[in-house]
Amino acid sequence: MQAFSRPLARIAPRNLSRAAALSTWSAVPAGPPDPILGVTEAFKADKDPRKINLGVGAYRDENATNPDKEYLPITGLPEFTKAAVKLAYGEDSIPLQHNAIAVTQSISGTGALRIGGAFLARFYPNTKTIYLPNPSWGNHTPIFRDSGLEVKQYRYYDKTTVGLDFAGLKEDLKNMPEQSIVLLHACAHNPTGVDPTPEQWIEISDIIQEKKLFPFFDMAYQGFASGSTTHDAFAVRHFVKAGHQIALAQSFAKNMGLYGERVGAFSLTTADPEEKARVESQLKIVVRPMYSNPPLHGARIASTVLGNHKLYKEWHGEVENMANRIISMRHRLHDNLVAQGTPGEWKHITSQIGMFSFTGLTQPQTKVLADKAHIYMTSDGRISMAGLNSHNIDYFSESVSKAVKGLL
Ligand code: KET
Repeated sequence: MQAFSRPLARIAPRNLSRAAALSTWSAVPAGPPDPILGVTEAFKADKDPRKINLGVGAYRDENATNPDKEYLPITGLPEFTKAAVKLAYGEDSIPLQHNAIAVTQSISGTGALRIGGAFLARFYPNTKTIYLPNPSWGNHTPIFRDSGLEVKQYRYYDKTTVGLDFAGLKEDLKNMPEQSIVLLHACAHNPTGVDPTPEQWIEISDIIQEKKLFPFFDMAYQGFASGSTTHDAFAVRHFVKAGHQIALAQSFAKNMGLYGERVGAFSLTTADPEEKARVESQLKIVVRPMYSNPPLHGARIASTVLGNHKLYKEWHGEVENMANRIISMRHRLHDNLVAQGTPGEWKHITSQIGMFSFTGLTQPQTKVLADKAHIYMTSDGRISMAGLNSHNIDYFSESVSKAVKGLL
C-alpha cells in the first residue's frame, strides 16, 4: 500500500490530468539529448556572458562571429514551427495555449509524413496499421510502408457520382479494428478534389472517437481549397476541439510557392508540456539519423511572412487570388466542354475543390491527349487546374472534347 500511495500522492500536486493518463503518448520515454547538437542546445540556454561553445563543428573567425547559415536545431527554426502550428490549429487552440503541441520542422509535407510514419511505427502503442482513402496521393503508400506501417484502404470516392462515397467511408471506419490509424486529407483531397462537408467531417470525427481511431491529417493545401486558411483548417480544428489527439503533416510548398525550398512541419497534440517535451525529444531521435537538421532558408521566408502583419495580409490575399483563379478556370473548362457538346456529365469540374480535378478521362484518353495533342496529365485522369490559364484553356477544352468524342 505504502509503495503505491507515494507516487499517487506525487501525482496530485503535479496535477496530472485525466487527459494525461489517457494520452496516446503517456508511455513515450524522454530521449537523451544528441551528443553533439545537444551541446548547442545547452549552450544556447546558458545566459552567462563568458559562455563558449566548443561542441559543434562549425567554423568561427577570430571574432567568433556567428555565421548566418549555421545549422538549425534538429526540430528546426523555432519561430517557424510556432507560426506553422498557429496557422494550422488557430490561435485559440487549447493544446496550443497549453504549450502541448509537439512539433518539428520537416522536409516539406513529404518529410512531415515520413517523420510521422516513423514516429508512429516506433511509439504508437496500438496496431501499426494506417488506413488511406481510396484513392489517395500516390506517394502515401510508399511513405508509410517504408516507415514501417502496414497500409490498408478505406472507401472514399464514388466513381458513379464522381463524389464522396460517404456511406462507404462511414461503414469502413466502423469496421476498422479499434485504435487503427486513419489518414485524412485535411482539405483539397488529392487526386479527387472531393472533400467532406463540415457536417460530414463532424460525423467522421464522431465515428473516429467511438472507434478510438487515431487521426493523422495531411494538410498540403491549406488556403488552396477555399482561399481562406481558416476555412480550410476546419477539419483539423474541429477534431482538436472535439478532444481527439491528432498528428498533422503541413506543407508550405503550394500555399507559399516554396516547393523547392522544402518547408513543412510535423506536429502531434499531447496531454501537457511535460509530455510534449518527451515526444519532442523522441522526434529529434527520429530526425537526427535521417537528415540531421532541416534547411534554413525556406523556413526563414515562411516565418518572416507569417510573423509580420503586413506581409501576412499580402500573402493571404495572394492565396485567395490563387484559389479564385483556379475556380474561374473550373468554370471556363466546364462551360467550354458543355458548349462543345462533349458527351458526359461535367458538373464535377466545378464542384471539386482545390488544385486538382479528377476529370473522369480514361487512361486511353489521357494517352491520346499526350500523343496527339501534347497535353500531359497523370493516367488516372487527374489534372492540375493551376496548369490552365486564359491562353491555353480553349485549346485544352477542345482537345478534351475531341478525345472524348474519339476524334483525336
Ligand atoms: N500531401 C499531398 C496530399 C500532396 O498532394 C503532396 C504533393 C504532398 C503531401 C507533398 O508535398 P511536398 O512538396 O513534399 O510538401 N503533391 C504533388 C507533388 C508531388 O507529387 O510530389 C502532386 O500530387 O502533384
